[in-house]
Amino acid sequence: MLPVIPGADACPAFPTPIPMKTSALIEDDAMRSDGLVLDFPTRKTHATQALRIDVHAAVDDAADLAAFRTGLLATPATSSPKFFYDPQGSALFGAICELDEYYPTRTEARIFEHHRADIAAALPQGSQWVDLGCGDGLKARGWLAPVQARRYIGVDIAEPWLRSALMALAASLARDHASAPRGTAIDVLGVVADFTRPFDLHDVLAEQAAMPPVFFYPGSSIGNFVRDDARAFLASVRDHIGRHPTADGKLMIGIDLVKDRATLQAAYDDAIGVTAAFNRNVLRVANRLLDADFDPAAFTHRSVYDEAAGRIEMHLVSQRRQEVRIGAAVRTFERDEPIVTEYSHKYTVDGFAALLESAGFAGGDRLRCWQDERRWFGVFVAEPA
Ligand code: AVI
Repeated sequence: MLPVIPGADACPAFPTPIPMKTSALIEDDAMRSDGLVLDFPTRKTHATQALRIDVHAAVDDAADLAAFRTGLLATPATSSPKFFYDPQGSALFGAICELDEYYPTRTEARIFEHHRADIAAALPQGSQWVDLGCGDGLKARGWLAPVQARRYIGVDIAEPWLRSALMALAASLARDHASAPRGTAIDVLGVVADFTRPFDLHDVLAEQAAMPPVFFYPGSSIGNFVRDDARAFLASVRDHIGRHPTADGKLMIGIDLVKDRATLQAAYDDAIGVTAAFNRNVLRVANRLLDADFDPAAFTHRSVYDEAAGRIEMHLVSQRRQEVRIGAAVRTFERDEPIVTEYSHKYTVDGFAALLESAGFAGGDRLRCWQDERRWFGVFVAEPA
C-alpha cells in the first residue's frame, strides 16, 4: 500500500504574500467577468479574455488584525503563521525551500515525480481541480494533464498575486492546448479566500455539477493548523466533496511525517539563519499592520520539537526585558519570554489516517498513501467514507 521512492531534490512554490492593506474587492473592472473566461481556442491563437476572480474574504480585515494584536498582547504571546507571508516573508520561505535542511518541499516533489502515473490513476478524470493555497500554481500544473482536469480553481489569500499567477498559468495552459489541439481545454478561475477560517466553495463547484472536485493541498501546510482546526478543515473539504453531485471527488494532501528530532529541528533552524530571518520578519509585519515598534534584533529565533505534541514550535524569544508599543497599548516582554509564532505538526501515517477518518474520510483500502524511501513525507489520496 505504501510505495517507496529514492531520495529527493528540487523545490518550488511557496505561500503567497498577504495583502498589506484592506481591499476586499477587485478594482480593475476591466478584469471582471461573469463567465469564465479562459475558454481556450482549438486554433493556435491565445485567448485574451479576462480572468474571473471571486473574492470571498481578505486576510487583513479588521477581525484578523484584531486577532493579531490580541495574540501579541496575550500571555503567552502568539502570532498566526499567516502573518509570515508578506512579500519579504514569502521570499524568505522560498529560500527556506532551497535549504539542505528543509527537506519537505523537495521530498514531496520527488514523490510526485516518481509516482505521478500511479497517483493520477487514483484520482478521477475530468475533474475540477481545487488548488488550496495555490501560490504560483506550479505544483498543480503537473497534475492537470495526467488527470485530464477540465477546470482549475486556484484558491489563495492574496488577490493581486492570485491574479498574476493565474494569468501566467492560463497562458501556459493555453500554449499547451494550442500545440495539442486534441487536448482538453481547462477553465481557469481564482477564488480569494482564507481557508484558515470556515470556507464555502459549494456554489463555485456546483457551477460544474458533472465535474468531480479534487481538492489539492500539498506542502504539509495542514501541519500549521492545531489538530482540532485541522480536523475541522478536513471535515469541510469532505463536506464539499460529499455534497457534490458526482460520487468520485477526492482529496490529495501532502503530509510531513514524524522522524528523528535532529532532522526536524535542523529543518526549522538552519545553519545560515534563513528560518530565523523568516521568523523575525513577522515582527516587521506587526510593526506595519499594527503600528507597533518591535525591534526584531531584540528577539532570538528558537525552534523546539515537542515530541509528545508531535510538533515543531517556532518561538521568538525576548533577549531582554523590553517594552513594545502595539498601537495604543504597551506590552512588556520579560527577558527569555517567548512569542509563539508557529506550530508545524508532524504525523505518522496511521495518525493522519485516523485524523482523516475522524473527519469523515474512508480508511482501509480506500485510503492511499505514497511515501519516499526514507518515509519522511506522505502523499495521501482520500475519499469520503
Ligand atoms: C508552510 N509550512 C508548511 C511551513 C512548515 O514547514 O510548517 C512553514 C515553515 N516554517 C518554517 N519553515 C517553514
